[in-house]
Amino acid sequence: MALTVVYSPDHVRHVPDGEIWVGVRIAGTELPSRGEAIHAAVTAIGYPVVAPHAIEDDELLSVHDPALVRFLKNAYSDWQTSDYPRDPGQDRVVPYAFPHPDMLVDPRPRHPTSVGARTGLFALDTMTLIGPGTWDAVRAAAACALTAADLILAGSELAYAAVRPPGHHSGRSFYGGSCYLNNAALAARRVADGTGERVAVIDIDAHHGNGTQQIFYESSQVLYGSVHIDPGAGYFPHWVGFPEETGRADGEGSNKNVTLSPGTGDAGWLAGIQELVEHSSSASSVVVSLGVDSFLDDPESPLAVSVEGHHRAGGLIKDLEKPTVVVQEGGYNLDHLGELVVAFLDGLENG
Ligand code: SP5
Ligand code: ZN
Repeated sequence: MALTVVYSPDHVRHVPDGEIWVGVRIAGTELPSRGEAIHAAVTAIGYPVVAPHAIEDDELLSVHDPALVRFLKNAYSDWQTSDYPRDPGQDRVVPYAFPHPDMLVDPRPRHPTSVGARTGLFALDTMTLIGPGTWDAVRAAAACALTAADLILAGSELAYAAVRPPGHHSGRSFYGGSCYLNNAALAARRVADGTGERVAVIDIDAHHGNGTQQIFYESSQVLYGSVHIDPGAGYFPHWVGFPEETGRADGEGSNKNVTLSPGTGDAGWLAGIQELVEHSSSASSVVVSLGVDSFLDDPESPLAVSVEGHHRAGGLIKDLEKPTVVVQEGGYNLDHLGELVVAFLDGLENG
C-alpha cells in the first residue's frame, strides 16, 4: 500500500517557548525540532510528501465550538494589547483564573473582560502556551489532517499527517496538553461525513486522548479507542480515560479505554492495541492518533515500548485492511522520534 505524507513547514512558527508546570516555567518538550526530525525521517525513507490544501475557518467548526476557534485565533493579539507583556512581563498567553463549576451560579460563565481570565475559560492547564505564530501553525496542522482525510476520500489507502502541535487533548470548546485544535477528530469527522460510514479512531499515544473522546462520546458514527498510561496512577489527563467510560446516548458502547501500569512494555501495549483493533471491526475506515511517547525512553511517559513494538503496532492495524489516516500526536525523545514514526508507518504499510 502506498503512503503519502502531508506536511507543512509552518509548524516551526509555533514556538511555545516552554510550559508553566506547577507554576514554574520549564523548557517543555513540544519543540519545533520534533517536526523537523519527523520530516527528515519520512523524507529519508522516500515517502512522497505533499503540502496541505488551503482551508477555511468554517471547516474547523465540524468538531469545535466557534468560541474556541475565535479565542485561539485572537488570543495572542489580545494578549499583546493587554498589560500582561509588561506587568508582570509574561510574553505568552497563559490562563490566570479558572471557572470552577461549583463557583458558578449560571453554568455557562459570562465572557470575561480580562484576557487572562478568558484564557481560563478555554484552557485545561497552564502548560499549553500561545505565542506569535501559534495560530498559523495550529491552522496548518488542521489543514494537513483534513488534506490527509481528503486523500482517503479520493481513494488512497494510507495518508499520514506529519503535524505539530498535536491535537488529541483538545475538545469541542477546550484546549490543553500541548494541543489546540483536534487534528485527528477533524480527520475522522471529514472521513465519516464523506463516506457516510463508520470511522474508528485508534489512539496509541501514551496519554488518553480526552478531547477526541469528548467530541465523539455520544456518536455511534465515530468509534474511539485508546490505550494509555493509567490516569489513576497519577498521569495526565488525570480526570478521564478510565475503562468504565464507554460512551453515552447513541454512542453507548462506542468508546473504549485500555489503561496500562507504569513500566508496561511491548506485550501489554500490543495486547491493548489488539483490543482496539477488535473494537474497530465494524468501521469502514480508520484514523490513527500516532503518539510515539510510549517509547521506553520518552521524557513524558513511563511506558516502555521498543522500536520493534512500534513496528508491530503498525502491523496489527494493517490487519484491519481499511483505508487509514495517521495523524501525529506526541513523542518527545528527539533522538528516536523519526525512527519510531518510520517503524510504525513501515509496519502499517508492509506488515
Ligand atoms: C500530546 C501529548 O502527548 N501531550 C502530553 C501532555 C502531557 N504533559 C503532562 C506532563 C506535564 C509534566 N511535564 C514535565 C515533565 C518533566 N519530566
Ligand atoms: Zn502523549
